[in-house]
Amino acid sequence: MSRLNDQALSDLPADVARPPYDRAGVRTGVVHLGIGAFHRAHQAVVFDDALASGDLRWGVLGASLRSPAVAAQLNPQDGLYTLVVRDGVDERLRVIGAGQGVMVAPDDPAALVAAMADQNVHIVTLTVTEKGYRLDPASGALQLDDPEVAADLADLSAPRTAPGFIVAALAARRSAGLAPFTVISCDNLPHNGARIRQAVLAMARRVDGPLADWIEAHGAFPQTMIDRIVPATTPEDVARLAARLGAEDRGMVKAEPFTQWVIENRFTGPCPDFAALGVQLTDAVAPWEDAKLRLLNGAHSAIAYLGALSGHDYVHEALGVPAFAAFVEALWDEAQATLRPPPGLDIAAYRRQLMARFRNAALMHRTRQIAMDGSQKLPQRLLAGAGERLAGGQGITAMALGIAAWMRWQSGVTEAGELVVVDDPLAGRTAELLASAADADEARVAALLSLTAVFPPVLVADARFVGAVTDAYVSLGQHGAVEAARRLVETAR
Ligand code: CS2
Repeated sequence: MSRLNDQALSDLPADVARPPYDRAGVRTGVVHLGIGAFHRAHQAVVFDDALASGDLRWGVLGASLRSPAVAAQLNPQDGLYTLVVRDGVDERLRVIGAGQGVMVAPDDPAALVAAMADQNVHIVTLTVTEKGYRLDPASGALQLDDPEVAADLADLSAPRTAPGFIVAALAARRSAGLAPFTVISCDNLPHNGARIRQAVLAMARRVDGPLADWIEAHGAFPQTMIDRIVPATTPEDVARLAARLGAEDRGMVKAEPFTQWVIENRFTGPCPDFAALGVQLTDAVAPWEDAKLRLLNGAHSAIAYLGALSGHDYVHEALGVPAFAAFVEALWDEAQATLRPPPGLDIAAYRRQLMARFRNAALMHRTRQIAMDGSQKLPQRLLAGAGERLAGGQGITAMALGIAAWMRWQSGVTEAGELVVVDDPLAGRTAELLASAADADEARVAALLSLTAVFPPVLVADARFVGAVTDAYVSLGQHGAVEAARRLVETAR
């Protein structure tokens, strides 16, 4: 079967939406770093909408900072791919045409820097995951001991890290007399704009003081809240789509219908008419961010560990277990009390909607996918809220169960005894800590709490925190995840 590409567009079934604009006239106005499924199902769709509105400045050049996999999927397809939106039995297909090809950064780092320094490029978006910022998750300081950060600091002619590429490209723009581009972080980090700014400035300051001053004065790093559930594509998804399209699309992505993008109104240079494209522009992103990170992502992570430990492969499956569904509500009760809801957000309605989104069985969202990189996710999803509750004299039993479930997952074995790979940049470290701890639950918990990159000292010094997490850890070991959740909810009533 032939691949999806420009030529194949006219032969697609009539119910497949396709780019309504002349692709040949599209310019590249955006460079995206870390082109994974999330970008293709979220930001790229907004830029595609901009193109469809007749503003042809917003084609997206994608870049992979490591793997050549996405380039191999998209480049033979003229950058085209299908967005498959699934809800229950309903499935809508749309071919996205915003993609202007994918560069594999390590193959030719200078070419990517040059592309980012092009005068038509006004926006650099990034989804490089929490660990891609090269900042210590707890303190937020640039990881100077990271070998790739050190390499970038020594020589920026061939960058390796996301901050390194941004610094090198901004330096090139400054030399060429161009304005900086707006850097839009689209990762699930609190104050994501401030974080990437911090990483960029910390690096720039070390290599070129005047450049750092220029970025500080003229750069723009808006905060964002981004939301759409985008499970990893499986070979079955690709096969099923090929049967529908009559062409093979190896770059397809699947997502839920819901999508939301809130961006701080702070840009340097032109941008699409975001407001007309359904993007919310605001001066205060933080309340949106906190609500999303603590309610959606907090519950996602907790349910991922509890579910994966107890053999529930998919989120919707785990939420079919009454004890887990009730646990999520208890967790939300705790988290909700820490939030200042943004204007216009009805938290009760938001919670109902989230539960329905989690139960979307057509998505097949794997708990193990969400379990990945927990050390980078825990601080903003569960620990920050726990710290605020304790400071206000409130309990944290539900949050503690989520944290303890992460700790159990670090052992790399499920309740049924299945060995699993702990996919986390700190997996080696947590394995070491667990191996050297005495064979008692208290000792294991204490060993993991010594990870200062994850657990802030003020929490570790708080006996209420240590007690709640240890109790939850013991309960998980004694009863298993489902029963531990059931007992928790019963006691809370
Ligand atoms: C998930 C997120 O994998 C994860 O950690 O919690 O990717 C989640 O699906 C998105 O943030 C939803 O917007």
